[in-house]
Amino acid sequence: MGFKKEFVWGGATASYQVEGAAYEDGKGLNIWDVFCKEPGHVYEGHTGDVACDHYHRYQEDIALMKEMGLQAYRFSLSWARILPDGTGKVNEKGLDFYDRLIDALLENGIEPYVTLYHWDLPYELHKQGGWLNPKSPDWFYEYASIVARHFSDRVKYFFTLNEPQCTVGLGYQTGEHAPGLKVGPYDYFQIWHNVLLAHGRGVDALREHSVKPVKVGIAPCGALYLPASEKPEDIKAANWATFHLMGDQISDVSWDVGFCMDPVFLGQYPEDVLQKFGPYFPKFTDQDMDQIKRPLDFYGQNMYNAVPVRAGEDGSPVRVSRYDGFPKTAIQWPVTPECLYWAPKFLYERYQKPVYITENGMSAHDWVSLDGEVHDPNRIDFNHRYLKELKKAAEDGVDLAGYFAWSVMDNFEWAYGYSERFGLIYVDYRTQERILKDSAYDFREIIRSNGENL
Ligand code: GBH
Repeated sequence: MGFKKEFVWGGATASYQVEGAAYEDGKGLNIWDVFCKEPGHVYEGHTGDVACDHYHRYQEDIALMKEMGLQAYRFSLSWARILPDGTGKVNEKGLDFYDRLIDALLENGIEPYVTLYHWDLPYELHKQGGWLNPKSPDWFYEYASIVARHFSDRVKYFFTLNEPQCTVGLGYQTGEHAPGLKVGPYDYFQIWHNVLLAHGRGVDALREHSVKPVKVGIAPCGALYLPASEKPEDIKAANWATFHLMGDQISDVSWDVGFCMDPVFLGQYPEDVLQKFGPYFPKFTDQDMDQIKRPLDFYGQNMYNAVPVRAGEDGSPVRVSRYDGFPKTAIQWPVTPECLYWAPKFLYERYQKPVYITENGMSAHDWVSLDGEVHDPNRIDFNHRYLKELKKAAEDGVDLAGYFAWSVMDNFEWAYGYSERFGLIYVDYRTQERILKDSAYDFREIIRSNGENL
């Protein structure tokens, strides 16, 4: 007994990372279009202008997804493609592209999972303050309503926001991501509040304007923790760390899963954050909290790694350092397969919703071998190690709904440009040639057996 029969196996991408066609068919500019053109932000000045040219090559990409046996494709919509100014006039050609994409997926038996927002805010909205503007939740509601009306006859599954932590933490606090700002603490918490309200308004828009019932969730990231041993006190410490503030910096708030998800699922900001940073919070009402906490159908979590902790003298979590030479991926992230066991367990216990792993995967130094193929044994090993742990969680009674590999194909890795390759499909950016990596064929076997071969 492993994964349930209906468990969904998919792959994920995001609009700005794969689409390209940045200036085509009436699309408006978004904050990444602008950010990439400013010197110093992105590795070697790379941009998403062309990216994987998925906008024109989606049919070929879907054929490859089918060959890989993917049952679902999680992708995001470019807000500025649909609403070039962010609100107001709809760009029909933008809707047309997603119609073609969705129809082609369905024709190939691949279920679309749509993310409304994966970081590419329309630049016109940025000029009005972006997520700092108190109207931003209304903007999001308008956009989500259009999406619901237009696509819900064919799309059943939606995510409101991808990793709001990165939107706020990297976009507005460290400035590593667009729009590249470093705001102070008052603006920081106002932005968080607006983003969370936008999530809730987005859920309402999807429910109110869909023509058929839809299932809705969110896909956050955040710092995850795992116990250094199976001792009950270590497990307790790791569970606690997952949902509480683990430091006294604002950047610690950014990655605190409890801070972002307690409002969404429990309708409250956590006490510890309020105690430490309360004076910086905007005034908020019970109504606000109710607007943020809208009933959801599932919990999505993007998961790449976790920090091991043990219980200190008083039971509180203490970070355990990694041994010298600890395994890591090309982007320097540690390899910690057990996060796919512990995090879903902790998340399911706390929020009581079916869990999707909405992203998981690794970057490697992939290249085309002399035989013309792309051999990525590390990624195969990574996938098996991680998925074995996820299977264990399923066997322990965690309600697991599905798993999306990040990513379907190599793509524009934000501030790293094209220097990191996370795909199951290799992309040669000079020619746009695609090659299924060994791991794609291996993933197909995992899917075929519903994880029985792990
Ligand atoms: C995801 O971001 C994105 O959704 C996707 O677009 C991207 O391409 C992909 O992953 C690969 O990067 O350990 O507390 O310091 C993941 C971004 C980076 C967010 C690491 C959490 C560390 C939190 N994650 N970050 S902490």
